[in-house]
Amino acid sequence: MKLYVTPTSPYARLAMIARLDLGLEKTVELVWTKTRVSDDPVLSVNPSGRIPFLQFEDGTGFEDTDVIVEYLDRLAEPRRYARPEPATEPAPGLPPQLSDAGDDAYWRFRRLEASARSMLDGVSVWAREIKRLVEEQSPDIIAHEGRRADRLAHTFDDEIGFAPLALTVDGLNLVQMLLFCALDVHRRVPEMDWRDGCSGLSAWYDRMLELPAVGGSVPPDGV
Ligand SMILES: N[C@@H](CCC(=O)N[C@@H](CS)C(=O)NCC(=O)O)C(=O)O
Repeated sequence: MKLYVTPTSPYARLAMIARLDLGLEKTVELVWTKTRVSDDPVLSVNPSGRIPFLQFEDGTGFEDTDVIVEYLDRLAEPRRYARPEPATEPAPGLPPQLSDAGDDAYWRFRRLEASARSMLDGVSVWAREIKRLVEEQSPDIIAHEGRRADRLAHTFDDEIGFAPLALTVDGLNLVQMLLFCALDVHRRVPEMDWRDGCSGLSAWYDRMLELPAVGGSVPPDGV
């Protein structure tokens, strides 16, 4: 099976972290490619032109980190990245529609997963924008994404010691991988100074980098 990636895509990095973390480096071969170029090589395998793309022996496959990570996780049974199950019982004394989902482990996980993906989507727009010619860049888009990233970094900084963000011996989860890949975009966007005022998040990022699957998935130069 082949995983199409580029060295700069944070989504590709996420799939590469999962591949290493799940011990699938022999089963899943990395194919370094390019996107958004004339004669785009990705178009011959994926009509959307997006990576990461996981391709099977028969030539079919699928895109999207969420789907790819779930597939890899199921391949490497026992599953490591399964989300918690939602509580089936409503809070005592409240009908289900009025019970507060905020403390439920499943909804807390989903809330942080959505916010981390939202940050990743936003900083990807930012990184794409500053790759354009300076005279074609939109200062409004750059400022908007900068403010979004800043707000989200502070939100995560407030929650970094609690599940599901806290790093434990139980291993990685999807929220942590999404957040790390969003923060890591700062390597390509120098103005993205999320460490400022976020010491807990900053220490968390550094600890993530020390994990073999995370540190070991930094794309090599020149691919
Ligand atoms: N929702 C997708 C997003 C993937 C994505 O946007 N990939 C970008 C690279 S960062 C891409 O392939 N862009 C090529 C293009 O837009 O043609 C995921 O989670 O995998």
